[in-house]
Amino acid sequence: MTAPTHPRTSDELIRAEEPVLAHNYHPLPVVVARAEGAWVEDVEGRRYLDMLAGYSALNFGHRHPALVEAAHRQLDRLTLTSRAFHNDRLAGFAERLAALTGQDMVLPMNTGAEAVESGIKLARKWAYDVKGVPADRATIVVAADNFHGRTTTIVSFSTDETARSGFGPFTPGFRIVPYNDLAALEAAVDETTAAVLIEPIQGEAGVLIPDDGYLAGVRELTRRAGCLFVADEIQSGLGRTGRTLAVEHEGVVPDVVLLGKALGGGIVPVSAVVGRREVLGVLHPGEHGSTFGGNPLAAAVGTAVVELLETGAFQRRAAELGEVLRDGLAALVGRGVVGFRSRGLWAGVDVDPALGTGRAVSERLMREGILAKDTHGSTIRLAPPLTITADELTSALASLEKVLAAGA
Ligand code: IF1
Repeated sequence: MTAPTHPRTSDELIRAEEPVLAHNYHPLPVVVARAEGAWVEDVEGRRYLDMLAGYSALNFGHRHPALVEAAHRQLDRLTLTSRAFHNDRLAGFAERLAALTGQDMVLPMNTGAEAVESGIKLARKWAYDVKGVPADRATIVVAADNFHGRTTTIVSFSTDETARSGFGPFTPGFRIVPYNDLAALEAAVDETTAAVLIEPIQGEAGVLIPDDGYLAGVRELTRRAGCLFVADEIQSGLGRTGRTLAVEHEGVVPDVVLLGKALGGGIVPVSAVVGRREVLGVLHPGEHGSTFGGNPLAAAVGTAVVELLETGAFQRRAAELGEVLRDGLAALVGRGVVGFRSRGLWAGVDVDPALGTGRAVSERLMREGILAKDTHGSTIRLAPPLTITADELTSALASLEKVLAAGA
């Protein structure tokens, strides 16, 4: 173990948070002090394999050298101008990101929720300016069990009472249909519909993968109905499922794609709305903005992230190691695992409730040196950095097997 990195112990730091930090989380009792690649180290020097990767914000591992170098270089030149002026990094970032995603235009923002909110505003304005929906009548169809962020408008269309309760009044104009149900979606779309907004794979709901053909069905249905297909790839995108975007598994190109998390390389918050010129072109000066959106530091790191993805190596790695993950989980079915869903290096694992909640299993994994996180009930999410080695992945699966075999 390396020497302690902090004057206070993990326990002292956890206790110190209690009176001064809002209690909107219930973290695992681990205090991370440093990290590299797929490994993190706590204050006392204990090492853990990170199987959460910041909910897919750390697709390239902790402190990827190329990304840290891009950040250091930019820190020594320029960090922020606001969009009142141009900066010398933004054009390159927008060009490379548009090309990577096969879209025309980019709207740079910071957090995922801001990208979702911006996508909602763009879809509504497109509905009024292009489709001809009467003012203030635009509707957007979303899926039950969605997770798109935590703002008031976004939780307005959440079906998770914990995320909604106590935050009303809510934003109108959203219709909720069951996920993975094209008939229900068709019934909800009408002449007021600006867009269908869905996650290609529902992350927080437990890595729910829709039936083959669902995404192609959404694409065809929205094209026929003359509304937009907006894909929230903030968690599923940028290599996580073995492709640049999860929609590529069905060869589908949405009208708008929302990106975040890994776009900032796990270093700075970077998000973006990318889409067709007909949609992003509805914005005119003064109609939307952000102090930090498109800042030179974010653009420099975002460009380095896009460069990592342009070779396709991370996507291929996620696809190849995804088979190791899938086979490893399949071997645990009936031995503590009652079911799982996986695509690339992303899995939702349903543990036998008799063995405990997802939280209890996550705490046992932590004691085995594995950091993972439950989603709901007895489901845990596995989403390691795409830089994880096959041996590291195999050892994580062995730890899961050991925890499950040990029983409740
Ligand atoms: C937390 C969940 C995951 C997202 C999708 C937009 C956003 C997210 C598909 C908003 C963010 C994060 C939020 C974070 C934990 C994590 C999460 F558990 F909350 F639901 F990943 F599943 N679209 N997801 O997954 O992006 O504004 O956070 O940058 O709230 O603790 P953000």
